[in-house]
Amino acid sequence: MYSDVSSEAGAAIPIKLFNATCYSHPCLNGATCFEELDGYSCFCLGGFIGIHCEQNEACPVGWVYGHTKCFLIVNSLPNANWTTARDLCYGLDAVTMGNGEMVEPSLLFIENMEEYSLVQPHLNADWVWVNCNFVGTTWKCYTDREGTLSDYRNWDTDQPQQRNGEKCVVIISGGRMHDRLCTRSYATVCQINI
Ligand SMILES: [Ca+2]
Repeated sequence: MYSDVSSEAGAAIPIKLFNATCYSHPCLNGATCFEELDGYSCFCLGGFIGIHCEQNEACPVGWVYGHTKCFLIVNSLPNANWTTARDLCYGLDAVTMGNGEMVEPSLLFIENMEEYSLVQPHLNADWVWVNCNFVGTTWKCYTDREGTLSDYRNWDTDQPQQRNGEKCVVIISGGRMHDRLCTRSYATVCQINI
């Protein structure tokens, strides 16, 4: 971890390697980085824990903090149709929160740009399914497994088109909503409300 840059002075003065310092911005979620003799340490903002403040204590381990939600990036299922993606999330066991409450995961539904900005850095794909579909004569978006409806819509300028019978919804890079054929394959993210 050290390199000798002072051989001409006859004495080795240890300096830290570039990548072991705060210059690499290792502290996450607004944390402050402090240089130390043998590296750095992160001073976390309230609610965040972990060496790099990577974990919010409001969310289970492995879930991404999203303000009033936690998100699970499903890497085991990189691409799936909408029904498979929804059913995967609906099939997950209830998660025990810090207060002991049990919450059942559902498919992602982004309800504001703050949520999107928190989850976006963790996404492995630009196009991700959200929990909306066309039912009867209208679009319905759900925030949980019980079917609680949300009126939030962030359609892209030319959407929804219902082209060739598009009845499911993705968000694309930037968080805008597009209707797509439910049989197409996109990434899956699950959520719990906290
Ligand atoms: Ca469309």
